Amino acid sequence: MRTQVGIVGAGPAGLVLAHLLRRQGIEAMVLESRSRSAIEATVRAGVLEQGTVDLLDALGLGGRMHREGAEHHGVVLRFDGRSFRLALSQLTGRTIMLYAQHEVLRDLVGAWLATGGALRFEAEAVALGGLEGERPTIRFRQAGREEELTCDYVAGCDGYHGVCRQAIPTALRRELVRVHPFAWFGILAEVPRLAPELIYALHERGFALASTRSEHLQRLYVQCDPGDRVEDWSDDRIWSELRARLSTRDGFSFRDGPIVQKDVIGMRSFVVEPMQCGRLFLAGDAAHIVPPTGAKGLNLAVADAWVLARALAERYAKGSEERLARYSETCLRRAWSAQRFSWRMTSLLHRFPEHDHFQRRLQLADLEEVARSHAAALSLAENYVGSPFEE
Ligand code: RFL
Ligand code: PHB
Repeated sequence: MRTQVGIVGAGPAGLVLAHLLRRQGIEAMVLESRSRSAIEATVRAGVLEQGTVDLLDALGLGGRMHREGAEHHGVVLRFDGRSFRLALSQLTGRTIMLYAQHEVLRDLVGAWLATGGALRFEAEAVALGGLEGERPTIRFRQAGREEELTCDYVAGCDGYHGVCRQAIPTALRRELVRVHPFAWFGILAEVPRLAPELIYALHERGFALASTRSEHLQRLYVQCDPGDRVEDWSDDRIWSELRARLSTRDGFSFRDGPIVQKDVIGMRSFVVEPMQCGRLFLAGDAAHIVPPTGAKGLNLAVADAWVLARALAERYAKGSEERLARYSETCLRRAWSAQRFSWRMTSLLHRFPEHDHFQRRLQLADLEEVARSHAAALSLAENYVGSPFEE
């Protein structure tokens, strides 16, 4: 079995890359360890940067997103019982789109298969070979059988727990990690929108976030202990924490209702350097993880795919490997910028177990500066909406 670019992983990075390559006339095959129904049902990200939206539009895949998603022009920061609206579009001229990651995946998979794209589900990559030569291979297991895909290049888009990163010899890679002393408890609730825009709240009891999936389905998070299990959080406890943490001095209120999903989400910051080795290129969560507070992970994955597709297009059209050689350097610039911003949003909005009253007052002063200073608000807004996908 042979293709030009072998892609491991049908997440946002792998599928966007596959579509971008095809637009350049480059053949790709995607191997995905899970089933189609599993990837199309896993609840993850919700915020798309305008750069991601524009790219999906350019691929002709934005139709349902514009019909069913919601464009937002601002987000609310809530602290000390007050609300400050970060006016994203007024400050930056850019907006964000609320559209669930699994809906993006449904659109990407549907269009890829409908046009004859090669994609194997329940096909798990187990080993990469020949990365330093001209014909690297991906060994994968499907339905109990092992097969081999030979390609010109391998794109490791297999997420944080994938195998591709491990194919870079340990002497040649550096992994930089921070594990945060808290987690998020996430729910999906069948209730009306709590507010017209997302609310990021800091409260004495910890962080809370009110996001949305539709008029009738809301995605809500509260900071929790990393050791917490789903069973530790009854519906009553969840609603009462949300009420406390989202409360305002002027009596913000909302309706509760059925909770249809609960999960605990660990918080990690991680980068591998470099993101390439021989003919292997890592993209997305395989190369970097950010805490979800900045809503950057999916957008970074798409940005990597864009950079890689452009470099491969240049290689196939002109024979030049110049852009490919700079792939890691190009992506790491954006990844570290997102890493810094996600760190800032996380530090600004969470309760840290080790903080004393002094540090909590500093945190509030920092938030107050965002509310008072145009420059501080602009900096936060620019980072939140993200920059266009350019070098
Ligand atoms: P993915 O999505 O993890 O996809 C990797 C795919 O590879 C498959 N795989 C393999 N396939 C074949 N062989 C193997 N050996 C394989 N090993 C793994 C996996 O089954 C999977 O299908 O990585 P990708 O494409 O890099 O995309 C990254 C994003 O999924 C991730 O960064 C975001 O979900 C992060 N994130 C958010 N990002 C945003 O931009 N905006 C948000 O609002 C946002 N909110 C979030 C988030 C992540 C969250 N969680 C659950 C961590 C909210 C949450 C709660
Ligand atoms: C979500 O809607 O799931 C979401 C929104 C904003 C974030 C993280 C997750 O920062």
